[in-house]
Amino acid sequence: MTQFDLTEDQRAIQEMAQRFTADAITPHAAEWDEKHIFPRDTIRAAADLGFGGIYVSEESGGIGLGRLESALIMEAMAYGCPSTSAFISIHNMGAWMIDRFGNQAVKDKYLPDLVPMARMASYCLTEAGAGSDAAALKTKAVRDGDHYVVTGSKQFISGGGENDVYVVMVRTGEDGPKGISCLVIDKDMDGVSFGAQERKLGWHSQPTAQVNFDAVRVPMENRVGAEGEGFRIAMMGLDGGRLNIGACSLGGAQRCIDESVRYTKDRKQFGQSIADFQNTQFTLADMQTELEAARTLLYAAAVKVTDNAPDKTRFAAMAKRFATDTGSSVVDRALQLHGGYGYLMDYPIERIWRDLRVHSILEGTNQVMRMIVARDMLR
Ligand code: FAD
Ligand code: 2MC
Repeated sequence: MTQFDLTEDQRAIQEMAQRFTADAITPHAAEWDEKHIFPRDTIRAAADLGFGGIYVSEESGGIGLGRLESALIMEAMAYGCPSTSAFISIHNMGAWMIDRFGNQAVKDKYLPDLVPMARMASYCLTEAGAGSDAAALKTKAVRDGDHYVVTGSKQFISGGGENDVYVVMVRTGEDGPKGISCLVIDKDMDGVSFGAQERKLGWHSQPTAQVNFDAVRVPMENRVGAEGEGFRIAMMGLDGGRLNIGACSLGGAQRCIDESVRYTKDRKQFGQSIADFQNTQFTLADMQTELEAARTLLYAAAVKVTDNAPDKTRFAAMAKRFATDTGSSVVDRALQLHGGYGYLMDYPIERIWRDLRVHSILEGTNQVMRMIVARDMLR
């Protein structure tokens, strides 16, 4: 990025993702939401453009781009469907962790199928008793010869039950973050099972379920990174994931602004377009101004994560908090500008309102984001 603008290459990637979204995502997103359809074929078509391994290295078959490019792609796809875009982000997080920290054997075993999304990956950190306090996780992995035997349960797993590959944080040692390791576990290994699909407010185009491990034997070579490194690897994955979730809020919110501009020009009350009321104009102006501020912070944070800057984690947390809160607030105002029609499923606003709500909760709640920022400030 030049200081305040995108490069030509970045614009080209953005335009490619926007075209793909307009053709393959936007026309179908309402139906996916209403009928709870998981659009596997569309997701695979996104992978044909390289979006299954956006920041996976080229040596491993990915397209080896940076985090700003990833944010641009996620933002563009979220313009059509935030839920589907976020699903692809989570897969990218898992694939990147394998590529960045895995041994050659685990990379060779998984990445050739993950990058084209012939197989899809979930990220498994949360447990029933370990949400915000992720380092309290209890899923246990005990060594037995050249295998780990894994027992425990992961809660709220995106892709749970549908995905083929689970990147799982497990306890191999002491209590706390230093006793955690990262293992890749296949759906079809003996002892893997799934809870019922969760019934959710939004994110209807993707599955969410509990993932259970009952004495699952996992080869040692499926460990990603050293024993005890799993928490750090999980957090580094989330530095990127949080940017992408923020970008999904930007894309969804921009769509709602564009819809609002169109709608308020068309809709007449008191003999004039509602866009002629100063309240409408000031509301639209604030929505776009606040979203641009969030976008600028998010892009800056993305460059820091690409550059491995010392303050990257703080910036990713600030950007996730600000972009997701701002996105939801913008969409809420868009709904108000649509009046009663905004509340109906005939317009995309209520869907995006529901989809964006969870972005302030997952990949670390926005309270946890404030904790990360303040800890770093006060260190
Ligand atoms: P809790 O940690 O119990 O938090 C409850 C409330 O307490 C929150 O408001 C929180 O901010 C607040 N709180 C907690 N601790 C503090 C503190 N120290 N200071 C101030 N406030 C605090 N997880 C995965 O691992 N993989 C996934 O793929 C995944 N997908 C998800 C998909 C969906 C649809 C949802 C809803 C969740 C998903 N999650 C996933 C889990 C998600 O990351 C957690 O829900 C989230 O981290 C919060 O944990 P919790 O729900 O246990 O809430
Ligand atoms: N990069 C590298 N290392 C990191 C890191 C990061 N971003 N964040 C923490 N670490 C290291 C940290 O440096 C420390 O190591 P050391 O002692 O060697 O310095 C170690 O990890 C432990 O960190 P903390 O001492 O900060 O751990 P603590 O338990 O106090 O709190 C907290 C960590 C609250 C920030 C973390 O538990 C957290 O992020 N919680 C939220 C959980 C979450 O985000 N879940 C998302 C699940 S995924 C999801 O929702 C999806 C939809 C996919």
